[in-house]
Amino acid sequence: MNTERIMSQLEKKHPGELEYLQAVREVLESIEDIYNQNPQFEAANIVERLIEPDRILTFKIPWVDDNGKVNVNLGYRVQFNQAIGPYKGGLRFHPSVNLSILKFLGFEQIFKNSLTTLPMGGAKGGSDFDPKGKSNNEVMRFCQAFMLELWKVIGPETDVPAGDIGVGGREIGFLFGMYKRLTQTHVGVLTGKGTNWGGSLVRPEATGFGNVYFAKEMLKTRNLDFNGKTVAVSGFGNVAWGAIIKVNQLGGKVVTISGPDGYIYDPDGISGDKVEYLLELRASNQDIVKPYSYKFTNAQFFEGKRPWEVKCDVALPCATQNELDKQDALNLMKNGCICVSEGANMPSTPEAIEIFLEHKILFAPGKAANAGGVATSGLEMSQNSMKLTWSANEVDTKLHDIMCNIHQACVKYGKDSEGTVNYVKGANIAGFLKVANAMLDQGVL
Ligand code: NDP
Ligand code: 2IT
Repeated sequence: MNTERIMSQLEKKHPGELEYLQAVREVLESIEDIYNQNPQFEAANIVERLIEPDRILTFKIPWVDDNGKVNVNLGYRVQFNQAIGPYKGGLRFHPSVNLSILKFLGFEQIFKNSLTTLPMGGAKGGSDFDPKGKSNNEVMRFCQAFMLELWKVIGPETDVPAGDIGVGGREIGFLFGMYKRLTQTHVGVLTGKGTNWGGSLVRPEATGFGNVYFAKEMLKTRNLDFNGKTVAVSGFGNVAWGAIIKVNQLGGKVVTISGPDGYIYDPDGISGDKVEYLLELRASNQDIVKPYSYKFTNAQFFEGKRPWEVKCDVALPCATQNELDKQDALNLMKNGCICVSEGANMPSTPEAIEIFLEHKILFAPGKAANAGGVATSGLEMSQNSMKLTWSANEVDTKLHDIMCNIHQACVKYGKDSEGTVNYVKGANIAGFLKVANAMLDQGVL
């Protein structure tokens, strides 16, 4: 396998799909050596079979808003790889959603799901629908219209969607209701469900908790912990919320959150009531963080800026892809940051990652560090299959163990001869090997 040759073919086939091409390149560069040391992979042309999705469903979603206007959005489900389990991955509702973004997310999901050690294949879906400013009824009608197409290709043993940006508990409820109505079944076809109708305890917190558990393991390799550390977080959604709670529990101090309008710097730390207020801010459906600085007057709002210019020990990017670039990485290094753990998917640009690796800081890519969300989705699937409910403590303990195991797998495949761990390489190789070997076992499909 030759990464440059494959990438130039892929660029010709899918011109302009920048996020997808970025995600594929990163994985191929990491696995090239191990791939070429194992001729059985090349003999079965695993790489070309892995980088294209099994299939993509595209559909239109007509729906009526509160003013009686008929709107049309686009919907997608990218079913990428089913080698180790049913397709699994979230749904994103955001105006920026396009095929490139969903293909990058679906591709990343293959390796992330493999790392969890649970039997889940990779998929992603969503729509360019913008939930911002929509009424509850509009969101409901849109979700119902979306499911009217999606239900044909999903099922508890075929493809199990969940949330992502713009899709939380409310949307999962509306989507599930429509699936149930269409199929007359009450099955675990979605994860992130309400806890009184099949959802797992700790699923809402799981991505953020898992991210901090992973960072804790990384810090441990250098005899460090969260106690007394200053932490910069971006975003103020589901993942940021869970991460902030866990950092506080471990004795760290979170000093930033961000939204598309800018970031908040709160030198007193974001904890207690302030975390509750984050939920209120989200529920306001406006998606701006500025009001935080009206309520907590010691906090400052920096319009149009990102939090990476603040002095911190640990950075947790939890908003969206490519939100941390080379200059941001240089700022973090200048200010003494020692650990970056990605809560979002692909938040750091390739140039930023290069800076982190050069400086040999503790850097964890999203496919390892944010795998706690989908891992807990996997635990929800197990509970649904067994028709049992585990306690919060049981789920959290399993989540913690899974994150520790992912950390170990990254160390196993990412440690160089000097003892430095390249978590990007480790995560990509560990995730890839399991899927590639399953594909070999199952023949050319
Ligand atoms: P949420 O919708 O709860 O929150 C994300 C919000 O961040 C969006 O509403 C978006 O606002 C905002 N945002 C977008 N761009 C920026 C920016 N540049 N700076 C600050 N905020 C921004 O989504 P999640 O918390 O669920 O997802 C966040 C990230 O985590 C995504 O990358 C997602 O793929 C990833 N992730 C999520 C998991 C989950 O279980 N939910 C699991 C693993 C990963 P706006 O709409 O105004 O642009
Ligand atoms: O990116 C992700 O891992 C998610 N949005 C969660 C997917 C899931 O199926 O729980």
